[in-house]
Amino acid sequence: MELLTENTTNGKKVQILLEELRDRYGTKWTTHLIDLETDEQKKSWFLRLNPNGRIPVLLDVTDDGSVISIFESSAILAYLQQSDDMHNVFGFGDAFEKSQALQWLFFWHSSGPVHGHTRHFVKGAPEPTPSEYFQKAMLRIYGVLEAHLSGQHSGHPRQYLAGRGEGKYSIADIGTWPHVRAYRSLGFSEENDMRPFPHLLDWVDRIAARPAVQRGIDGCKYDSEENPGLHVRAE
Ligand SMILES: N[C@@H](CCC(=O)N[C@@H](CS)C(=O)NCC(=O)O)C(=O)O
Repeated sequence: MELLTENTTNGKKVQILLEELRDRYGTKWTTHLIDLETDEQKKSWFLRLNPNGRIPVLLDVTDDGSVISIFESSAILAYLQQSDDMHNVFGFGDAFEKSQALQWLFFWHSSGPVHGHTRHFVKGAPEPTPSEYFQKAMLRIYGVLEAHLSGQHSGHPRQYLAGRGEGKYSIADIGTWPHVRAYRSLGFSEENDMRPFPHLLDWVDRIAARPAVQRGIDGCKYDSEENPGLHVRAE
């Protein structure tokens, strides 16, 4: 395995698990330092591995000898725990405990960026208003999804976010779609702001066309007689 990284908060968490795995199992890996100051992470060779253009990225070799890349520090932690921690020393076998570990990992994965945003404003943001800063950040994120779906860096267009080839509809799409489809609520228009993202808009429509998705956004029907739902009440 090779870790493409830098000595930053997100790099450190992966480095720590790799060190733990080395102590416990003798896991071996090499490290390739990415020079963030010269934007090495925005070069095309790196964007092919991670269209988000950020470290850390883990490279691993599968059983059939092909090299795979994994990005997002929390996804790398989950991958390493599953692939290299066969005795669940740093994870859990029990489904509930496993889910608990993921809950807290996801909690911090979604909360961590607030740290970065806070620092941006505490240090005196160059953008005149916070909405300008966040709209710029959102358009960059749409650009990452567009590049991924269009195959801009990989040369392979795809229909869905995860899976080999053109991808397969999965929880990755389900977890992303409700936010992306709501771009108008962020002040973006299809005609202007979203014009650079045609593959992303096609993806929004493709998923919207699924009957289960339509039912899923059609309000909750917990109290109907056919579907009494699960009620948890504080007595
Ligand atoms: N959500 C990503 C965040 C990765 C990230 O923000 N990496 C920073 C260093 S800690 C980076 O590469 N910054 C350079 C850039 O944004 O161009 C993860 O958890 O891996």
